[in-house]
Amino acid sequence: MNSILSSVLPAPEDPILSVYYACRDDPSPVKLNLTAGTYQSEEGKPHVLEVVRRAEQQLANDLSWNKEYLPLNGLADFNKLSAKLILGDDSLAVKENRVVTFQCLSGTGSLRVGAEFLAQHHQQRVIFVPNPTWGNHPNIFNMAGLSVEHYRYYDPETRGLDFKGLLEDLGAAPSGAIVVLQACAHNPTGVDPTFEQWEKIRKIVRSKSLLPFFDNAYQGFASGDIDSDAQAVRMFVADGDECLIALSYGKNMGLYGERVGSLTIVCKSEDVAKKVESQVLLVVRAMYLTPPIHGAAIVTTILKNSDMYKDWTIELKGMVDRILSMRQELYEALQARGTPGDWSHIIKQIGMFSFTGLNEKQVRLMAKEHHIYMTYDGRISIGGLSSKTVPRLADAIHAVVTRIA
Ligand code: KET
Repeated sequence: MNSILSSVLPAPEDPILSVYYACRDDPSPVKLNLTAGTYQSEEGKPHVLEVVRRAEQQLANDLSWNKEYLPLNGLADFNKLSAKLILGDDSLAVKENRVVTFQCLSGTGSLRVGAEFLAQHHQQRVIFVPNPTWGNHPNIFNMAGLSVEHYRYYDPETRGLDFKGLLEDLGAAPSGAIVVLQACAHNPTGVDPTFEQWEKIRKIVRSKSLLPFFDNAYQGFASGDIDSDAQAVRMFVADGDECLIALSYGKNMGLYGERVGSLTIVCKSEDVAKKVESQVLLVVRAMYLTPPIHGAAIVTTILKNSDMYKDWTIELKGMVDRILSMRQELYEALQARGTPGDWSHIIKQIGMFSFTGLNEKQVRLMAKEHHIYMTYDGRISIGGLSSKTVPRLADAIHAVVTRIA
């Protein structure tokens, strides 16, 4: 039969989701999925926050609640509270009415809406992302019509920040270029700049008139504290200049599948903010008309109520503390086995991931012989580990490192 669509070529696989699916299809009862950045319970099960369950219950009991269309920019309270979460309680930019926030489809949708807007209205189409970065960044920005380049970020030798390279590359970027900065808990490296380094980054960004686009997908996951994890962004906003911020509630509220996040754009003046808002709404209208209601209602319920907010921060800290103890246990298990190499980066790195340093061959062997799955760059999601699975992971790392250099 003749197919009109027969000339379509197969697309390359998503590097994160393809290993995720390979794990799903592995029949082994002892398989371990450390691929995607999702937090699992100590029992290795998907984890729904208590406070999220409570908020859902409250919504279900509220008969005044309905399912009408939201406005194009989403729930008004959600937007106000999301701007407050990232910019702080007494942000001058908010008081001066030069901040606009749009409820979008999680972090990815927020990045995409921002990218579409920039592709249409920003004079400079070049966007710099860190090397390495989250694998979907280049897709999102290329699809929107921006031209993606990399700035140096990670030094595999030191397993730390290549700060000199970073400053050199941003210093050489064309004026007006967009720069993607991961706000905290950098994915995949787990390496963040210090606050002094952030200040130097800010200076170079501003002196070159670069436009910062923050990807804030892990607020709370670096330090366990919502406000300290927002500090880098707030340093940029405090200088009065412009930036974009994509915020995700996927990880910090465990609302992965609800697809809830926000795009905040900080402008120089109220007048600019109004024009920007009108153009972003045009982008939104053509892409999906209005955002979904349920996830945003959950987030709003929690952020609005001081008791629930407090309970959320306690649960969030609990997740972060469990991740920290998994790092420690894994490090100690490798030490105890005398696994060749220095593994201290496992306890030094920040956030949900550890960039183990395992190479692709070793990663493939981990999957084939040990049924342990991670991304090919050697990244493991520490949130997917438990005290029960750490010894098995350490045994497997020990075995592959000893077998393949
Ligand atoms: N930014 C970063 C840095 C990021 O790691 C993710 C997700 C997102 C944005 C988007 O998340 P959203 O669910 O759209 O709010 N990262 C994980 C998910 C994946 O790629 O499958 C991950 O790296 O595992």
